[in-house]
Amino acid sequence: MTLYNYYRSSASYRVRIILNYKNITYKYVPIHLLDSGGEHRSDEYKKINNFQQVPSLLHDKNIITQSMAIAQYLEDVQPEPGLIPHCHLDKSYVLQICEIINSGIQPLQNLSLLQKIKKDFNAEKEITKWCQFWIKKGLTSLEGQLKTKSGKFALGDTVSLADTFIVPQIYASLRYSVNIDDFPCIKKIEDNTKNIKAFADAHPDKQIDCPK
Ligand SMILES: N[C@@H](CCC(=O)N[C@@H](CS)C(=O)NCC(=O)O)C(=O)O
Repeated sequence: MTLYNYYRSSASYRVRIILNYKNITYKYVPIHLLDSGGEHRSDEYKKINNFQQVPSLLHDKNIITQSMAIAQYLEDVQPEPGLIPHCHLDKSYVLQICEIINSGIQPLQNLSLLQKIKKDFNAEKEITKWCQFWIKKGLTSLEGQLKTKSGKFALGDTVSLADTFIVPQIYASLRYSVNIDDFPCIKKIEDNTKNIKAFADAHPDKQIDCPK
């Protein structure tokens, strides 16, 4: 498998954790989101992902984009160790957490969105406040949900897809100085995943495109 990704992209970070957790070896192809006006906007990369985002996964000449779709694909082709529960209620809880992050938090800090509001709406000075507002709103909702079912991880004491989405969102939140200590269940997940090799190896600082 080949993963087109960027070290600091939280959606890429999710997929790296999933690949590592499932012991899938992959080729890492860095796509720099800032260099040359963004390599994801190049004609060459548009052939891989016409939505011009990372991550994109190439497997057997098939390209899969969108981390949720990639996660589901990887669960299908490599079911063990599983990240999506079989119990329908646990599964909906896990996917609900992923979707709050995937649709409700991360898109509001996405590079192209921030570039657009800075440039066209003169909002340069308001960007940090904007990001902090949406992140805190999202994390508050997540914290409420986690209180119902979390243990060491988002779903009891078993690692699930929810943790692979929460950990990259924590990293992204810290970039905007949101204090994770205000969210004890989320903080606990950060503490309990940081020594799991699949999570540690996927950290942005450990990637080949991370500046020294
Ligand atoms: N829902 C998508 C989100 C992908 C996404 O937003 N990727 C960001 C990096 S985290 C990106 O490529 N941004 C480029 C841009 O906004 O121009 C997924 O889960 O894969």
